Amino acid sequence: MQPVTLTRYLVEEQRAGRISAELRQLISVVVRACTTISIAVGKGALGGVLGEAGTGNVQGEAQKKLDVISNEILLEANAWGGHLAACASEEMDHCQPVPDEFPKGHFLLLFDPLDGSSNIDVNVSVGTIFSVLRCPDDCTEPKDEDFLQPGREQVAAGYCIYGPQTMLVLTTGHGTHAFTLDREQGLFVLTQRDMQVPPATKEFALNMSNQRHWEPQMQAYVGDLLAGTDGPRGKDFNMRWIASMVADVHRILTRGGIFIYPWDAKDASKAGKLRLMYEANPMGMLVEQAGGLASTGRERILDIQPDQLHQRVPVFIGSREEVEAAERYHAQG
Ligand code: AHM
Ligand code: MG
Repeated sequence: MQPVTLTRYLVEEQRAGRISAELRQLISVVVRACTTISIAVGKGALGGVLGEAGTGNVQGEAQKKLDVISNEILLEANAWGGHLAACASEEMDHCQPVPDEFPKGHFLLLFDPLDGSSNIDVNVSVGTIFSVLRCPDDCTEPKDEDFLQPGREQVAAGYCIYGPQTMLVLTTGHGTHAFTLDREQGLFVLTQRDMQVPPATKEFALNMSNQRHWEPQMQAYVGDLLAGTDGPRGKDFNMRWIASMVADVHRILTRGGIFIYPWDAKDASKAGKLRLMYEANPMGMLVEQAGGLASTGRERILDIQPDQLHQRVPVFIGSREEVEAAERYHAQG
């Protein structure tokens, strides 16, 4: 059988009436930009792309050169196609409307241009995460407020992981599908249709070094995971933590597990580390479309009404039964 390329997959989705031509074009452009980022990541020291950029982003985080390069690649690729009204990025203070010289489209694009950037210089997987929303009516001059829609309104979400293989994982609300980059041909090929997160798991992903800063409910939940067969959960758990959300979520989409970044008291003013609009919402949609769950521990992530573009949330995401177990601990007290 002929391999199904991303282009063919998108054309067939359009023919079936599941996506518009404009959304097809938008996804193609984003993925083309990701291919360019993948090439830059792959060059590493040879391309002079490693190390610090010497700048900070709106959240006060130091930017790596590749954070800045990836952001520019995505902005430039998406400026002129006519399918977008504006972009918002984890690396920019405010949204950036499509320049006036180009026609405006009906969608809003959000992205974390290079997630897991602490891993760039040590040659561990990183990725690009993206989310697509409709531009509200009369969105001729898009503003930050136009992006403040709950995650359930996303029309598409995905990530590209730059690892041993470069892969795209995509949903347009009809399942979650994985494509692998054929590097010789420069084409993404469908390699897994309808990914399914196993409902139960014995594996958790969590930065344990923050343990002493967690709230009591989180302490109790993880205490019982660590107690293994001797504790109330009655099974031994294994742990993985890559510190690249894309890589940890990719493992969970492939073989199950729970990814957790809870609230902690290190900086009590922040609701969590991860960003709702660029990380939690797109990953939440991808995992839900694969039969998993995405929660703050107390509510469904995709139901949160955002009030800020760079808002943070606690994240519990992955195998359905394990996310429900974590929620039971958080419902107490
Ligand atoms: P980034 O978007 O600045 O790279 O930060 C997000 C990353 C996630 O990919 C990862 O899960 C987490 O931060 C790791 O945090 P920590 O270093 O606290 O373990
Ligand atoms: Mg990130």
